[in-house]
Amino acid sequence: MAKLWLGHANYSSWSLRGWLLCRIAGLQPEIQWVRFDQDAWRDQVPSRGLVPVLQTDQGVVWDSAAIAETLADQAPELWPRDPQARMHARSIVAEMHAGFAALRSACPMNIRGRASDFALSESVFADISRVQDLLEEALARFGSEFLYGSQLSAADAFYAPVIYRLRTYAPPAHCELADYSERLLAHPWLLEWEAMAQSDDALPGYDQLLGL
Ligand SMILES: N[C@@H](CCC(=O)N[C@@H](CS)C(=O)NCC(=O)O)C(=O)O
Repeated sequence: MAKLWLGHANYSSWSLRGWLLCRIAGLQPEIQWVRFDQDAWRDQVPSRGLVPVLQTDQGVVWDSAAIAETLADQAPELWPRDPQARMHARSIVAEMHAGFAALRSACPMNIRGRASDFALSESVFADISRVQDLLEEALARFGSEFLYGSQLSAADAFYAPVIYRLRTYAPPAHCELADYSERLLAHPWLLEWEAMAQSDDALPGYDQLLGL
């Protein structure tokens, strides 16, 4: 049986991406949770590195981008079928995988946390504005319920943690994205993840940022 190594449901954005990619690809691996506050947790992970890590009958693959490509070998529906939509989806996924450092470091994912009057720097605003532009373009050109159609794709998986961040840190509202965010977070798989996040153990260092 396939196994997936993940960090904390409430805090680990890359874990959420890996888990959601598996769900979209129709794979239900056994989940092995690791705790970032335990010494030597990386020794429990077959790659000895960061999570997510996926082990299948074929071998071990780590890093969300590599996991997405590996899953897509068997489940091409992870990417939109239309070539232009697929190019766009791959571009925004690559941009998320490689970029948005300001947003990521200032506003770590904390699904059950809510910030009030959280001070966002100009570079964080610039990242948020870029995310909004990319998602609105995807929705306008290719989307319906989700970014590239009526089913979730790899792009929705890569942007889901950012949608949670926008809910937690509450930058000024951007109406066009509100409906998409609501639909995405109400999807049964995101509700399943959110339930795991709600019952996840607290990591005090992560919560401090929100004054919790
Ligand atoms: N580029 C990697 C990033 C993975 C990553 O940063 N994982 C975080 C979890 S959100 C991690 O393992 N953090 C533990 C640590 O930094 O000690 C990917 O796409 O999977």
